[in-house]
Amino acid sequence: MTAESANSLDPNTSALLDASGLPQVLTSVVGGEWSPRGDGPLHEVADPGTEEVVGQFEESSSGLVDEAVRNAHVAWTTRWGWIDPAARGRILHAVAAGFREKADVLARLESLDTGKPLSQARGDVAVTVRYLEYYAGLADKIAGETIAQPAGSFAYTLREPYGVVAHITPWNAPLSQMMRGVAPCLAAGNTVVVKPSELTPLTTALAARIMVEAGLPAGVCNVVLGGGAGTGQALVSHDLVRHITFTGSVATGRAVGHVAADRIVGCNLELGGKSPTIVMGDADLSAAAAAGALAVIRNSGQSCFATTRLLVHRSVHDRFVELVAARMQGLSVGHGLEDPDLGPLISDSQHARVLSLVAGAREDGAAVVTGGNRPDDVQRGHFLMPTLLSGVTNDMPIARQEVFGPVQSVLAFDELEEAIDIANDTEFGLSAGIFTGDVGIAHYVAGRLQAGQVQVNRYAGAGVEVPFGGYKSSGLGREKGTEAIHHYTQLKSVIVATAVRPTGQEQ
Ligand code: TXE
Repeated sequence: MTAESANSLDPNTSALLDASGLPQVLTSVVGGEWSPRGDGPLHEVADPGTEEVVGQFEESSSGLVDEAVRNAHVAWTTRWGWIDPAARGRILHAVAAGFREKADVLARLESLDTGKPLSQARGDVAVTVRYLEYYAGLADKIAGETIAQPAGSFAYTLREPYGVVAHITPWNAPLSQMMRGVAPCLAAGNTVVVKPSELTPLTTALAARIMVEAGLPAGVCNVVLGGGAGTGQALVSHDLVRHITFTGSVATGRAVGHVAADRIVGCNLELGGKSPTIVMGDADLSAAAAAGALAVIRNSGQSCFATTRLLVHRSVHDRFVELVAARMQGLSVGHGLEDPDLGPLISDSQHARVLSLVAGAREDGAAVVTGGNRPDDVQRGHFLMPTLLSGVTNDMPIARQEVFGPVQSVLAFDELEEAIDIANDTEFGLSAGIFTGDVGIAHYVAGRLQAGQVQVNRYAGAGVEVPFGGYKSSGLGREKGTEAIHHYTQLKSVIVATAVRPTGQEQ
């Protein structure tokens, strides 16, 4: 933060930034330390709730990206990749404790940086800690298998780390998305270089310092700062980066995937969704309506996982729309640190994009049941009222594109097979849901939906233990659970010649 901006800030914001221990101008964290200021370009960090500049960061040069990757490589080859896995687990437990100690400042900083309501930011910090605890416990349980062979040989497999893994993260949940990838990576013996979104760098950089203070060896987790085209591209293209984890848009995921293909390194891509939920005529409508409203509440709808197409049986359609609208109309909108139900969108361009998709839906014939506008009494900040659209059909852009805003769409159907076809008629396949009183229908539909995760009679984030990732354009690979360990290790087969006893002398 600069001295000038510090003077003009709200005293609470200034006090929070002072308490955080962040440097005046944020720099990268390389080899465990804040990098000294260089002559790289400075970028502003804005509070999406006030549009006020709350800080500045220095973009990492390609030389600094190189230094970060080399630090990670040395940390991997000299120590982290080869220490006793139980020791790795103990260090990750200590890091989890470090985050728990700093939970309050991390949550407030995350709320300031992303605009999300404070209680949601606290939830994200709790999930961040859970990732660390869960994978700390798995560090010494990573195992290969033995494979039957003809007499005279014996074979087994080892799961080995890749080395340096690059993590590119977006702005909607910087801390928890960082740790979703970093915790399993470290547990498996890899080291990392993380590049957070240029819109929300604060908590990621602080996290890297907390990890070192809690006992993570220097160089194991490094953070570089900057935009995608410069810093991001330099990172994923670096020769010593042996695996890439990317969370963001389909277009950028495709570009990162091209780099991975050219370099022949693996990549995990988590690229968003347009998740359907089918609401049958016999469903618990109140539970289904609560789930439909939650999609706009969580992160103001800026969540890849959110269900954003509610496919509702015509027999209960009107009642269902009333229930969702009533829930949305009771929601409070405000600055994240005041802990309303809904905070602002991340940026002016995201706000404009969402408004234009809503305007397009109106022109296409959808009805705006509630919302669709800025709150009347708010002059600054990227706020939008929770919005419900009915009369949406699956060919409209609002039903096909990821909106990433507090906008929910209702589509009517008559027959179950029609609902399944609509649900699957999308380029995405991250998640899907069904509400029904019939357990047989629930399992049938779960099998038919083309999505990496299906929720039955609920629609909310699952625990860190449950694998997550997309079918179709929603991505490649799986995060979370023990499955993530498979994506952060490479398999080696070892075949050994053994002594063969002459026939008849076996014991
Ligand atoms: O994403 P980008 P944006 C979706 C959502 C949103 C849209 C655009 O629909 O409206 O994407 O958001 C880095 N090499 N999601 O523009 O561009 C970039 O700096 C390496 C879904 O913010 O994908 C940032 O750190 N890195 C999503 C990250 O990629 C590059 C979450 C994401 O930016 C790069 C966010 C490059 N060439 C948005 N170009 C989800 N899946 O949850 C950019 N980056």
